[in-house]
Amino acid sequence: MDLFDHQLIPVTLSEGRQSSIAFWPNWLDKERADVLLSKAINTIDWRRDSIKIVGKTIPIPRLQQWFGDPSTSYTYSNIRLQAVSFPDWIEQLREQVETQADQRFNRALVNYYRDGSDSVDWHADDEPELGFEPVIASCSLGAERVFQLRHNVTKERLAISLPHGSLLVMGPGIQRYWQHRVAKTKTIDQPRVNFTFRYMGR
Ligand SMILES: O=C(O)CCC(=O)C(=O)O
Ligand SMILES: [Mn+2]
Repeated sequence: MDLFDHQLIPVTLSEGRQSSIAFWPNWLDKERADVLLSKAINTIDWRRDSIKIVGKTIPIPRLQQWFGDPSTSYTYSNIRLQAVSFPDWIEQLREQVETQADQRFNRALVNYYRDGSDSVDWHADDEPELGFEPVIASCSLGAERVFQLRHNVTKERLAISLPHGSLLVMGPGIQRYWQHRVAKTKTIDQPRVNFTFRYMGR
């Protein structure tokens, strides 16, 4: 891991206010990233959750799991995720991300995109439990997918391709002013796993 091999991408929040995305394209070496990817796919007890939209139950287009203090839970889009405690290998990754980002993280939402037909739609990580202007760290493994951002007001767009073993840290305010997504793509038939680390007060 090279602590200095990163890019700082400027992100405009509002007139006169900037934030940034810190991005390490080659954060983990290939061997470590390969091990983490196969551990994630093969050992995480993946949830297949559904959301209800106007009375219809629709499976979300990805598998997921929520790690943290098991006496807590997290609710988004009416899905209640009871936390599962961190296995040692995710705990190790969590500590490494904390050191790199210089931020505390005590939760991880882990997403498994089986192929290009899995996705996550436009949203912000702005649940009240995450506190005011949370910093979110995201480590990507497997197939390279495009992470898109869109400003809520100006509709300005950013797109960052996330390679195997990369780390992306969204700075303060980005969740308030921007949304992000990983869109479906017909050109990818390989799996991707993404760890998003967050901090919650309780
Ligand atoms: O897969 C990604 O890179 C993004 C996932 C995401 O936005 C989320 O879990 O909140
Ligand atoms: Mn998100």
